[in-house]
Amino acid sequence: MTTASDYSEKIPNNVELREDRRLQRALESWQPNFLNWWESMGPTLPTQDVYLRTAINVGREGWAHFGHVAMKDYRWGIFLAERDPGRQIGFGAHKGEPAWQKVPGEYRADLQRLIVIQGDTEPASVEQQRNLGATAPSLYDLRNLFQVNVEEGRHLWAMVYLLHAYFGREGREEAEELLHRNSGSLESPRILGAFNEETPDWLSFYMFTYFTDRDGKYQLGTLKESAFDPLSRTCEFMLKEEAHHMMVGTTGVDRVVERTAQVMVENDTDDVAALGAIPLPVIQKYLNFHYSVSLDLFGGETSTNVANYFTAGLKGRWLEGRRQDDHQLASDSIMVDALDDAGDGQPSIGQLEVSALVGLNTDLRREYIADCQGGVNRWNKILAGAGLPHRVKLPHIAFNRRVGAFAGIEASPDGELLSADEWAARQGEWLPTDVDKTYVRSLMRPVHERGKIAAWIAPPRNGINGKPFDYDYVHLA
Ligand code: BYC
Repeated sequence: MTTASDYSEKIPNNVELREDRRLQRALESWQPNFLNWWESMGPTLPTQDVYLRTAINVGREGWAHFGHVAMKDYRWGIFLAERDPGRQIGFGAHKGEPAWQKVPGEYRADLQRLIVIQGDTEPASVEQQRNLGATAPSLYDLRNLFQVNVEEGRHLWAMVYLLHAYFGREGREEAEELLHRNSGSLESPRILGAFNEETPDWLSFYMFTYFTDRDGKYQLGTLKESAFDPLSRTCEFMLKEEAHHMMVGTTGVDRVVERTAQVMVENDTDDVAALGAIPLPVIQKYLNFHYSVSLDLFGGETSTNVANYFTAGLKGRWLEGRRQDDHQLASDSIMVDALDDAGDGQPSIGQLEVSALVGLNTDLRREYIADCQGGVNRWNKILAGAGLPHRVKLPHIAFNRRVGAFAGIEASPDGELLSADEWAARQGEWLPTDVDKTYVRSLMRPVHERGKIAAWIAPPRNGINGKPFDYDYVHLA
């Protein structure tokens, strides 16, 4: 069962840390390293305090506390969702057995790998976003950026707790490494591709929080099903925080599209660059980029890794409990996207039937794609509502892929196969060019004044926690 959170401790937690002195000491010795990392790799804009939500407990009675806090004093803590003592494993070879409270020796390496990959993404995103504060379009947006950043920091704590508590010396070493790899570093980059890309402007930030944080939602959703109960409980609570990040991305892109549509209509032109808004084709290119690099985060279309994870009970499917099958999948199959070679040396994009187990990355990616389409529908509704015939869309699954079946080919957003030369000549039509990025960056001037907003984005419909848009969300230093 979950105990009451202990907030008086150096490390706020609901895992009875004080009962395990060794673990407490180990985490307390990691804490200054985390704070050093936050100081040197976290947000660069100096602030006095920020109106932040801090997790203080996980129960239904309300787990979030809002207030102005100095970011360096943010209470990063360890919070697991409440334990269900009767929880059983829901899938794989151990289906029906009690969930594990300890790591079984035979799955130790695989579980550690999954936790390290998950943990690596959290600080990576803070690093990617560290300079955005200097160009925030409003104090409301600035506050949301910092909220996302501190919660990614807390998610790192969540994974580090598991590494320290359940994986011994190796786990402690991995926890150190999580602070040593850096986004975009040539010597020791972050593990997954998308987390080494830049987030240099706010359109990228909204696209990242829409598309890449959404990968986080789906991956956490599968880890929440895990037979390893502490991982499951950690992910369940992380998903609650993740919902705010989704909101920032969804409404962020909404507001950019809304403002662009407004300027297009008011001036009866598509060429809004001269008018200080972001042209729709540029928005589409940013969407193409962030969507395609996020598709890569699901791994290959077929993967023996994922088959093994599922069979072992380490990583389930999205909403595993609602699936109407035997949850073991030993004799099922699935059609996955694939490159066909008809024997004439000319590949084409098609489908291939494989065992359901090795196709599980495809299964998850499809859930994700359907969810992403929801955002596109919203943005198109905004365009339609403004009376415009223009629409945005998700590019083809083979477009701009660097992982999986399509890593070796190039395809247009419509799924037409291209030679390397055609791709080189045309990619600037579909992905942000230096000119596009320079234009977007030229709009990124800070609006740090209460109640004011940059001209390239519409104000939000609602503030945070019932506060108005013109609330003093951030006090700058
Ligand atoms: N970049 O067997 P395959 C989040 C590697 S985001 C580079 O198909 P598998 C967040 C792969 O490791 C969610 N390498 O892959 C969002 C493998 O290497 P090995 C993060 C890649 O294992 C925003 C090889 O290629 N959580 O939380 O089936 C802000 C063959 O791949 C990539 C997780 O991802 C890539 N994109 O699936 C903050 C959950 N993709 O074994 C946070 C944990 C694959 O040959 N991770 N490779 O050395 C996993 O579940 C799986 O490891 C993956 C890959 C889904 C990532």
